[in-house]
Amino acid sequence: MNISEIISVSIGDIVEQEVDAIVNAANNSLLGGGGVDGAIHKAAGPQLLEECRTLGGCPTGEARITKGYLLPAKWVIHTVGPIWQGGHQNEDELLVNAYRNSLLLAEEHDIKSIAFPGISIGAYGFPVDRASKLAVAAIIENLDKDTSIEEIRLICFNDIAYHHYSRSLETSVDEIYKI
Ligand code: AR6
Repeated sequence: MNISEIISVSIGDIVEQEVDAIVNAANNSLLGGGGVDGAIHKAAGPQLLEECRTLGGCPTGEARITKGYLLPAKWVIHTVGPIWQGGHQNEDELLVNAYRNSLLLAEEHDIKSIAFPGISIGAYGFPVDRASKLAVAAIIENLDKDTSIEEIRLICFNDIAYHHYSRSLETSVDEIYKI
């Protein structure tokens, strides 16, 4: 398994991604919000909210799956990242869990390609440098040899996020392959 062939970082809009599943940075209610959550609900159409209403919310760090409705993606994996409170409220572990549980759900549904936004780095205020390192570490740790997942896109909405996620990915790959 070649990590740099599986994971990529790019600037873009997650709702436009032609992948099996996109990940939503949702809140505990799973009933929509602003940011990437608002964009996904808008693009998927009202049936997404209808299905979300049946789920009964989602604790921070866990994930739930719905159909993608009008999106190019077949599935939406809704996860809830932590709200940054200064770093002593288990924020790191909860962020890692959000990526880990999203990937577990993807495996269970035989998803081959998946796109993540920068979970928690918007309204939830997680420092992007720290979040990018945790995101890349969590993804690499959870890619085992038998994974069904062939492609993981980290979709950044601006240059600053792109800078951090791409640097974190390069650093991790360099460390693994001792370049
Ligand atoms: N495609 C890709 N990335 C996007 C898009 C998009 N269409 N739109 C925004 N981003 P945020 P959070 C980026 O706030 O911090 C919601 O109200 C954005 O620039 O969406 O986990 C939920 O309901 C930022 O870099 O998610 C929750 O209440 C990143 O996505 C709360 O916000 C995440 O920003 C969750 O906050």
